[in-house]
Amino acid sequence: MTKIKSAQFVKGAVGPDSIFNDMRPQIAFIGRSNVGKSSIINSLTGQNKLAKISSLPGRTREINLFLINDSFYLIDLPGYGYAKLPKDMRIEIEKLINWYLFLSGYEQKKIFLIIDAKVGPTKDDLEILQAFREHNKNIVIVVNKIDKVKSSEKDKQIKKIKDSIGECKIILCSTKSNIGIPSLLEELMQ
Ligand SMILES: Nc1nc2c(ncn2[C@@H]2O[C@H](COP(=O)(O)OP(=O)(O)OP(=O)(O)O)[C@@H](O)[C@H]2O)c(=O)[nH]1
Ligand SMILES: [Mg+2]
Repeated sequence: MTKIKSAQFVKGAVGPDSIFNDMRPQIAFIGRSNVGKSSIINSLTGQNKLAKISSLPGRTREINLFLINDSFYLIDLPGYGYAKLPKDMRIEIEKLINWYLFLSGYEQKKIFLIIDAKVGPTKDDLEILQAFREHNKNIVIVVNKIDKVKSSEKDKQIKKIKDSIGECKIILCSTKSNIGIPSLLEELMQ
């Protein structure tokens, strides 16, 4: 397995940009606001401050591109479904995500859909998953914040998540307890 030797923030895009036409593959991270997308990117790259993390949802508003090993782009997308964000801002974010993933024509080599272990897949999560299936996207589900599920409830909760998601590759993860990062890394570097 190749390791991450270098990771650099390249730019935050808010629409069509020549950077997306670079031949190097794009690997995207998507999920609800506050689910831990930026934290996962930092854990994977071993750089605490690469992607901005916040306890306030809605921190990431742009499509942030990070160049990994000079060979592919890791794409940190803004989170969806944050009800407290002003409506026009929420719509802007949803439009940006929708454009990048489904309308732009840019290809993603792989998409990591992050869901919250304790909350389980939300209506928004299941809707975007359905859209990925319809567009034949190569997806991996990451169940993050597994540390928040009591060990006595873990098996039941994982089964519930698997039942609602259906056939799909799933990785259990916690950036806080450092669980699942090697599996994610392997999936990323394949
Ligand atoms: N308990 C727990 N908290 C986590 C975990 N991963 C991330 N967090 C926390 O969740 C909060 C949100 O993390 P971010 O990485 O900023 O989430 P995001 O998905 O990038 O959020 P947006 O940019 O708003 O879409 C922060 O307070 C993190 O410290 C985890 O595995 N377990
Ligand atoms: Mg973020």
